[in-house]
Amino acid sequence: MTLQLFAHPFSSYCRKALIALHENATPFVFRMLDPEHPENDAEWSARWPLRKMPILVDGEKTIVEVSTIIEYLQIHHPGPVHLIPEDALEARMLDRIFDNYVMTPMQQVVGNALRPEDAKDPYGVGQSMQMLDKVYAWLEARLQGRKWAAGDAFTIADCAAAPSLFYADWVRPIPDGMSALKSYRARLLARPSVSRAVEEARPFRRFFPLGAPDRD
Ligand SMILES: N[C@@H](CCC(=O)N[C@@H](CS)C(=O)NCC(=O)O)C(=O)O
Repeated sequence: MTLQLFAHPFSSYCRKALIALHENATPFVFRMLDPEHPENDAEWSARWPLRKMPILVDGEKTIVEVSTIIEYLQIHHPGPVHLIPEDALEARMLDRIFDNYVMTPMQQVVGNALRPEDAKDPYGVGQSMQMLDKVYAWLEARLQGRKWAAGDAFTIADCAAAPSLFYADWVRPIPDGMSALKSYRARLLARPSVSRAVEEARPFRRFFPLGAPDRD
């Protein structure tokens, strides 16, 4: 049974899953979640009432939460790239850090831009910006001398880092002085699985609510 990913290419968590699939050239059917495909929307809602994307469907099984999707792929549809390395603690820890402290504040700032004028949350945006500043500084120190987040091998942590840092840098540019973090982001963008996912999403850039910068 062919795997199915219910997703939208411009979504940051969907990109994390796409990078994992592209890394191992795993065959799958892309089930687009947009107004032109109401049948996909209906199946997504039935399978995951929380309506968070993406979800992976493998026959009768529905797998939600991208980190778990990546674990599932490695167990049930493995390829040459082991995104969960044998000694996976550091990769798993960094995966959590990118999701919780880069992706979440970045999404809060983007989400605020989509709120009605009378429901904006400037205090929350300020807190998210502070979180991004703190995590950038931590990552800058952590990434010294490293090729990928958890060492020499590309792992689940890099799948999380690529979309979170991609959009976070649009929302809160990484300071020029943070050369390790800036060059790590550039290295991620040059990785074929990542650049493929970025290109797949390029047609949707005009929908970025804060105005997509003319780069990347
Ligand atoms: N923790 C979830 C997060 C998924 C998530 O928040 N996806 C976003 C798109 S990037 C979404 O579905 N947003 C729609 C909404 O919150 O209504 C995961 O790792 O899969």
